[in-house]
Amino acid sequence: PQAIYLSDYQPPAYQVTRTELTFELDPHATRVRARLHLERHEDQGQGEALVLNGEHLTTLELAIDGQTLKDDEYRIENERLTIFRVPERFVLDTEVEIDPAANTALEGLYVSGSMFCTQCEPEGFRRITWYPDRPDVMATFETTIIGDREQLPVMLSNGNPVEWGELPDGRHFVTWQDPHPKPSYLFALVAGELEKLEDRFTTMSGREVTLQLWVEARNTDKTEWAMESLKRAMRWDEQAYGREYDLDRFMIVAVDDFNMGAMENKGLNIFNSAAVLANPATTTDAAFQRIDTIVAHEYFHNWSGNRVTCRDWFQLALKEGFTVFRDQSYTEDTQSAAVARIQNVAMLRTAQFAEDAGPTAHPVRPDHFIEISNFYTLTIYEKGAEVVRMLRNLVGPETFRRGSDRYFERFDGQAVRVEDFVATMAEVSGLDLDQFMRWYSQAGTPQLSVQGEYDATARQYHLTIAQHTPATPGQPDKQPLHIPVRMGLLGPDGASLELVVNGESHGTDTVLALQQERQSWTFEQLDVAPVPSLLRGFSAPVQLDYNWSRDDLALLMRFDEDGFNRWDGGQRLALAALEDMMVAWRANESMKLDGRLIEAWRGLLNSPTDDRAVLAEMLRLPTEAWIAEQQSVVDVDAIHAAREAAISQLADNLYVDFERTYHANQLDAPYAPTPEQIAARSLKNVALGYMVATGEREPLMLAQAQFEADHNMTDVRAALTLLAHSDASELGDPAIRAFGERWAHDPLVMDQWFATQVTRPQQDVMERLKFLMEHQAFSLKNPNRVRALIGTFVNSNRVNFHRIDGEGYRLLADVVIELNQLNPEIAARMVTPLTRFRRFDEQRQRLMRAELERIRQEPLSRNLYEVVAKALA
Ligand code: B3K
Ligand code: ZN
Repeated sequence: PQAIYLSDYQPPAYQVTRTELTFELDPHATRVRARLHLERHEDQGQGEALVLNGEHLTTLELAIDGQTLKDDEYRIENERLTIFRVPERFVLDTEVEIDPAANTALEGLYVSGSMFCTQCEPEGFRRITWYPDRPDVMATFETTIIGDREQLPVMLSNGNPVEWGELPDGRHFVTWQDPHPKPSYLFALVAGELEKLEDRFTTMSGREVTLQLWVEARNTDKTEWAMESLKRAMRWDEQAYGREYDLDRFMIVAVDDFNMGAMENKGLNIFNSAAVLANPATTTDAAFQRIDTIVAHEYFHNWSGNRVTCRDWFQLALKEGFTVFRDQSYTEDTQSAAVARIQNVAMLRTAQFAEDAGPTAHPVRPDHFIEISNFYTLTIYEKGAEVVRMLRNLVGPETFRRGSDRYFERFDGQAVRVEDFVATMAEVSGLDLDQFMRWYSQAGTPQLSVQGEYDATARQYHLTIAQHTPATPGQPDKQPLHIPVRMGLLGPDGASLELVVNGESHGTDTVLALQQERQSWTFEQLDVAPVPSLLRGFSAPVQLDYNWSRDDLALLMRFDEDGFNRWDGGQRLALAALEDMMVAWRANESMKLDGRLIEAWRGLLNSPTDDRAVLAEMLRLPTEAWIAEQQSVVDVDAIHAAREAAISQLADNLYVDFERTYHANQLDAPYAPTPEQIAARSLKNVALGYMVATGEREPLMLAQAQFEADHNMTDVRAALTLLAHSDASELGDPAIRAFGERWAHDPLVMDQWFATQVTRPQQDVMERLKFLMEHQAFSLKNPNRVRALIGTFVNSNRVNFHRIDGEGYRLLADVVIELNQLNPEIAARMVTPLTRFRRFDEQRQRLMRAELERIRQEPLSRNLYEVVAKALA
């Protein structure tokens, strides 16, 4: 397989102005007729051949302006159709046959259950028909769908239905028109036996929009939440960005087999059912929130992605980074802002930092790829969003809004580049963002080392920050970045100190613009040595080192005016305490938790709080993944042992506090996924977890009672997890069995059943996992099942996945080899943990590498080839 380079970009020689499609749906033999109205670009000379993309197509007919092409007038080779001579303007008619039922890659047109549906981003459309399948070719689409009236009563595509009717042989048809020119990746088609929830929305200018959420009949009781989310998101985008919806109808369809969370097709968003269906009995709070975010995200794409799209796939972060930033802002505005930030950062700095440190590290805008589907990554999405957030913080919120208004207005209907976005921000702000652009081109997580020095006689505090970005594959030398460091200073009593620089006051919170490799700042008029609070709100996606004492960290945790840094202070204090315990564990000594952490938590549990959601986050120890990120050689077993010991010592020392918290956060009100209720449940279940960690019987009985009370899935699943992970199999086994029987009919709940069982930390989990892989509710063909069972095991059960006998690695490699045949996109994603072998000890490295070598022996898909080759390079 060959790499494609950004620097080789050429504009398309021909534009499609109008695309007319006719589908005759049949599971194994769907006919697709395409009529493309093409025009040569003005600056392209005559004689430029027309080249179209196509994969897995059986070509039945090719004609230009009504004349069937002769054999010597075209060539089909390497998934390309080349027509040697074409006029300046012409109509191309093609007819192909495709096999949606055999399409297990879930790209292009495929069958999911009894439905037909599509996934075209990034390059799925070429599996439907011959087409210039690239985002800078934008056409209006008219789509006619023909199908069996009984089996496919509902047939949807982008835009508005304009004509429909009956056909002979029990078939019917419908024609859809989408007036907005769009690239092929935004095309969508759905057909099946679907029912709808319908609602209305009046936009800010008074336009009436019909909202429809289409699901299979068994799911009609799970649609309300997503509809509420949609309306909330539509209103928010009007208020926060002045963006209004632009069609008469907006449709969402839930599909069971789907590679990603959802897809923003124009007017017809297609969702993984896991990312849209919810009700209290089946769905946890976390899933309710995730659904809210994804519904908003896809809706926001209507402007940041659809109206203004990407010139080429290297620009993917232009739409994804911006849209993730928009959905994060929406969540911060509608939920607990501090918790939203904490959770996003926790994810970014474990998973994205790990990506940056591994063999597949790439910039927010990559400069080459083999398979673009491999680049729907945390770097593009999450780091991409951080870059937009930094821009907003640099130019200020009002200017950012002026910039986004201008960007949408100027580039509406165009396919553009990252430069266009950043240049618009530079223009409205007057700032020079040239150095800032390096955030898009340079991979790796910058490391900041900070030093502080207090000069009592001069009453000054000198702060020096040095930046360094480690080498990443293909980028040995890095340049300094433009890094906003938000900070403040605290006095020994925790009070915020005034920041005086060059005689000028900056209040108690300021942003330092770090642009050189090393820079210093002097703060004046300070009577005591301050404690610095650095990188408030996580103002840049960097790893920051400063040598805080544990007392300093406890102070930050209690008093910092920045909520994010209060949480982070606690996390750093816990990391330090865990480090002691890991040292003891390696020396075979008893692990004793630092009393300062216990006292700090006692303080938290006993001080009045107005934000219970933040408190629940503060009471969680750093995850095993985040602890691992701090180590040069990851010590899986020490991490797990230390963390478990810390949990049980916190539990023993603070039992009464946890018990009080557990009881104080019981709710009487009927379930609602409101921020207040979510916070209470979260705090209650965290407390119960610690209580159970004492090993006492009583809290296990509370968990069992909570399981049996069956109030809502959040509480049921929390209780089930505690029972299933305990050594009390007489409680755990019956609970697992009862849950499995009760929910056997609901695949989304069975996914939770899988996940709960395979996160069990005990060694016997391996047997359980193998048993569940044979379970009738499991299938390697469904990405949700694979993620729930295999993905959860390899990513969230680190001690067992990394077992020194290599059994976890072997199991994953076997699965990846099978997936490589079925679904290359999912195979390439699932293999990730094996590619990180360099982070581990020699024995594990050897085992993981051997599994990668074994995978490499297979005939590999482009997707898997690219990832495995990078890992073994
Ligand atoms: N834009 C889609 C990505 C789908 C790509 C799948 N290979 C989802 C999203 O970011 O909204
Ligand atoms: Zn997106």
